[in-house]
Order: sequence, then structure tokens, then C-alpha cells
Amino acid sequence: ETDSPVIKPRTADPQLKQPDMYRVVLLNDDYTPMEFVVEILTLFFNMDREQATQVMLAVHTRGKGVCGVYTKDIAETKAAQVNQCARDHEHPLLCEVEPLD
Ligand code: TYC
Repeated sequence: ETDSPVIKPRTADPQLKQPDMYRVVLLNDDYTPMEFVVEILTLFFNMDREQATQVMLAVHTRGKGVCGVYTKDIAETKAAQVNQCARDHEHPLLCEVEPLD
């Protein structure tokens, strides 16, 4: 009974890296109603009205603003949903995806 059990320490598989992340960005324009933007932010980005209002006003004054950071597929899906919803309501609102770098 002198042998101690050999335990091999586990390390992370170097092949398993974190996914690349992407910003979903909302662009300002002169025509989309503020209330519509607030609703978009609550619907697609799960913000409460207070957060959504802050982000909307930041976009309105600075020209663009970040709605959230996601993996590529999710970011592209969210941006497409926002752009489709804006088109459906005949607002020029635009949403884009950019790499986090
Ligand atoms: N600038 C718009 C207005 O004055 C409001 C607005 C905010 C539009 C954010 C787009 O992404 C946007 N009605």
C-alpha cells in the first residue's frame, strides 16, 4: 500500500477557443420615431424601458450605439430582425454588425 494513485491533471483542449464576438450597432436617422427605437430595443435586446431609452438617446446624439455583443450567427440574426421590423413599419432605421476585434 505504498503506491499513491496517479491523477493526470486535465487542461483545456487548445483547439476549443472562445468564439469571435460581434457588436450589433444601431444607426441614427432623422425620421424613425424615438418610441419605435425604444420598442425595438426592448423587443430584440431584452432591455427595460429605462435602458432602452438611454441607448436610444445615445444613438440619437452620437450617431450610433451598441445594442449588444453576440456570436456571429446571433448578431446577424438580431440585426436582420431589426432591419425587417423597421422595413415592415416603413421606418429607415438601420442596424449593423461589426467585429469586436
Ligand atoms: N433621431 C430620431 C428622431 O429624432 C430618433 C432615433 C434614435 C432614430 C435612434 C434612430 O437609431 C435611432 N426621431
